[in-house]
Amino acid sequence: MAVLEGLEFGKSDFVLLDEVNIEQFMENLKLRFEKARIYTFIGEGVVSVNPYKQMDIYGKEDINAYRGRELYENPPHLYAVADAAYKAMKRRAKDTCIVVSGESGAGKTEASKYIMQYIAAITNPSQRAEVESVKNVLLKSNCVLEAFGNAKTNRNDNSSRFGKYMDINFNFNGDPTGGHINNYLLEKLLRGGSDDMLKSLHLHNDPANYVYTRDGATSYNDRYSHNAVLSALNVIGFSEEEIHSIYRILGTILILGNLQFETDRESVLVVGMEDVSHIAELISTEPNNVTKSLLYRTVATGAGEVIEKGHSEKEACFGRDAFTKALYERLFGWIVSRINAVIEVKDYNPVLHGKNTVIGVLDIYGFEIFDNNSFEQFCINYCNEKLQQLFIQLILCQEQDEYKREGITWQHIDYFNNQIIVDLVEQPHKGIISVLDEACLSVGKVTDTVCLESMDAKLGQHPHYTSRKLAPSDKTMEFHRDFRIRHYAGDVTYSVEGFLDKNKDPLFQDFKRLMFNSSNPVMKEMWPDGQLSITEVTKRPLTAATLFKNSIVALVEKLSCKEPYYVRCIKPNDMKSPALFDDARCQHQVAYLGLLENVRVRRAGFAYRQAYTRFLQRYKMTCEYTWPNHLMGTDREAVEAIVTQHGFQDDVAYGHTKLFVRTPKSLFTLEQERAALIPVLVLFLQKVWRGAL
Ligand code: AOV
Ligand code: MG
Repeated sequence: MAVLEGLEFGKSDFVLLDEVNIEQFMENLKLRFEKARIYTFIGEGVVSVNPYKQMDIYGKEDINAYRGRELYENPPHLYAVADAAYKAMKRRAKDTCIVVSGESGAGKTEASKYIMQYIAAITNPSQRAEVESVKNVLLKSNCVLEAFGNAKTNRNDNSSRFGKYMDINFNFNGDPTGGHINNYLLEKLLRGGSDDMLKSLHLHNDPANYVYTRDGATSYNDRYSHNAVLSALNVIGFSEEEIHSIYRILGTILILGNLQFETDRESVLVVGMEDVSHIAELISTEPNNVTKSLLYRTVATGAGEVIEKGHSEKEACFGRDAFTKALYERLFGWIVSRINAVIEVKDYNPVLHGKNTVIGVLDIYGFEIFDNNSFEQFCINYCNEKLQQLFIQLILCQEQDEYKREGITWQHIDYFNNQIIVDLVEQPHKGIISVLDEACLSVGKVTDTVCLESMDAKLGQHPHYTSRKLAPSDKTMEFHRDFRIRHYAGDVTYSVEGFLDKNKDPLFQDFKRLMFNSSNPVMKEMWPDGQLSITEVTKRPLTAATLFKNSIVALVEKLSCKEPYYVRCIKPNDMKSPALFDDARCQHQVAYLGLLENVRVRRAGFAYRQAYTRFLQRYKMTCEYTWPNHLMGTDREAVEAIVTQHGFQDDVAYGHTKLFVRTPKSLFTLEQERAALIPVLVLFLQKVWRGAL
């Protein structure tokens, strides 16, 4: 309903489609993309198509155009959504959140950055120093997190390998006072391809040359120069010692990546002892300790005895890889926690300072459907089911709340509720995660195939679950390997191969102890669980799936008390081309982002609502009783006059302060009439100015 655009750019809100179907949706999306309109509203949310070129729409004037305006007064933009979230927070003291989703390379991280920049730009007009410094740290933290958490992949040159949720806290003035960051599933990278990561670290390969402090030879991510990262680390407040420790860990990871083992008769040895002493130096311990952790593991026997067991060459390689990944994961987690310590809101006194409110920004991978889907896709897609569930609950709640506030009767229209799929995955004792965990924790050899069999046995009746055994004629699945979930966004076939290994905590306790015993206090701090002896280590450690589930449940809890705004990102093609709209690829994404469902939920009640005063301002020219000024008692009565004159009184409801319109058609009539009148009016006004009238 954005007013400044003509219909030749398509409909600026998908809610206004004549019919909600995929054909109309795609037609509109494509038309807008081709006309360089990369944003389109769905109600208070926005769909974004990655333009793959610099757009001239993020300047200072653009920011000013959106600042404090109503959603439909400007063309669709991230700024409109950011401003809506900010206004809701400031005017109604509501915590809000902006959920940015989409597949790899769709533009989530860029969108989150524009949102943050917008918020930074519109706050603290009086430039108070302490607020400026908070803003600075919040913006700088992005650079550091991207430097360590992003890597070049074949889908995105600057791919975030972690999901990120950032809370920004505001005081009663609406100025930022601090924040908090949560990261999710960085191990996606670490499990997926540590080669990629190591390449992106750009540490010198020659250990004599790794030089973590001397000459600034390191830049982990092409995008960020070493100096930019260093300066960001400094601004955030990392100490010299901490920065050195970061480089030492990066150096360790690099050397570990090249470390080889050999078997000499019965015993396994490390090839190249100088690497071991290098690692020892870097992590501040004795070479002997390093060798021992690499070649042996401590196990508790059933009788409570503790013995040392030598690795096979294969086990040693497995241990080394797990250690490398864990080092990086802990480092990243620790960096996040250090940033959090700096941006944490301190000394906030609600009595003195008023209510502290929050805007959360979530940048997390959307649905993934590959040719071969494994454990990672399973986790990510589960996360998206949870977010969809939250979307349904929140949007419906939000609508209901508004109707209640406005004194309007709630009318319900059907949509698909995906709770049943969420249950399929996470239900205790019955869900897929629980079956997986049981298989991982049971003694004796349980293979992926055996695990699939128990899933079939437990979930065979579930309407959203199937496998080749349950549907033998379906040749798109393999026996003993595949299962399929009917997600809200579409069917995904997962290969169970590797599920069990990926779900187990692969890191031997010996490595944790090695790090905890480091005489470098920063490293010690990263590995508090290394102080546990082998007999104290819990018998049933939490699995990767359960840890992920817990983090997502906590995330949903955080989001669920906030008013949500959505940014749905679409990648137009796989060539990073600004000119190509690949219909099939886009349609696929529209489907798995659940955009049609979103439009349906949005239209479940009234497609459009507007405060009487604003409505009047906009349309008063279309009615003889209201132009140029109405003489009725209230604005509401004047609006009634407009509605009645245009004959759509059955299509609206009158709230306390707003008019609610059910179908978009009515509004179109008004818009068209208005558009037709404007030239006449302009002519009229010009004449007035020229004194001709
Ligand atoms: P992602 O966050 O969604 O992927 P990015 O935000 O990193 O994707 O975007 C990928 C690339 O697309 C960027 O590096 C830009 O080159 C381009 N791009 C995205 N949005 C815009 C925009 N608004 N204007 C101009 N160029 C843009 V991943 O992190 O891989 O899921 O894990
Ligand atoms: Mg990203």
